[in-house]
Amino acid sequence: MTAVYLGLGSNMGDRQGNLKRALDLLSQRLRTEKVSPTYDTEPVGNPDQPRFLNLVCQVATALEPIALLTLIKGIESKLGRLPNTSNLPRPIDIDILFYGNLVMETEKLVIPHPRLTERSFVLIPLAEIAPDLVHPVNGKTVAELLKAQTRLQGVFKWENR
Ligand code: PH2
Ligand code: MG
Ligand code: MG
Repeated sequence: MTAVYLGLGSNMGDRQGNLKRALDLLSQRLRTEKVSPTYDTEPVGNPDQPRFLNLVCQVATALEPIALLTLIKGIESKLGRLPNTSNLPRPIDIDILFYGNLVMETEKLVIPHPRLTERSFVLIPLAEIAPDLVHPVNGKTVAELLKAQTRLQGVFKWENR
């Protein structure tokens, strides 16, 4: 079994419901070990879209990375995500952040996630469940990566009321 960290985000429809359904579907096929609190976050990249809810989770799986990616794509499409909507609002996005200590770079999949070091909406929740996790490329812990962030990009703990 490999410890894998996933980043989940939703900015369309019932954001909290989408995150919950995605976690439920993941739990049917993987062992979910930790789930971070949920954060309400400012959209990064394309600012002309609704705010996101983001969380990260730690799962254990025997699935190889590409098999895991296939599972994730299946869950995204089950929750109504259309293909090729990277910078557009979507009900759910599930990204592989870390897959154990694996470093891989293929056309389909890059691990660790290439943009995680610059994203507060990933690092803030990740630091809550795995502050001492070491990035296999730059050797820094998640807590160190978060501390090195110069701009904190509008990330607020989300209270469901
Ligand atoms: N995902 C993106 C691009 N921008 N911004 C926030 N706040 N949260 C996201 O999950 C997110 C984003 C691409 O997947
Ligand atoms: Mg993403
Ligand atoms: Mg994605």
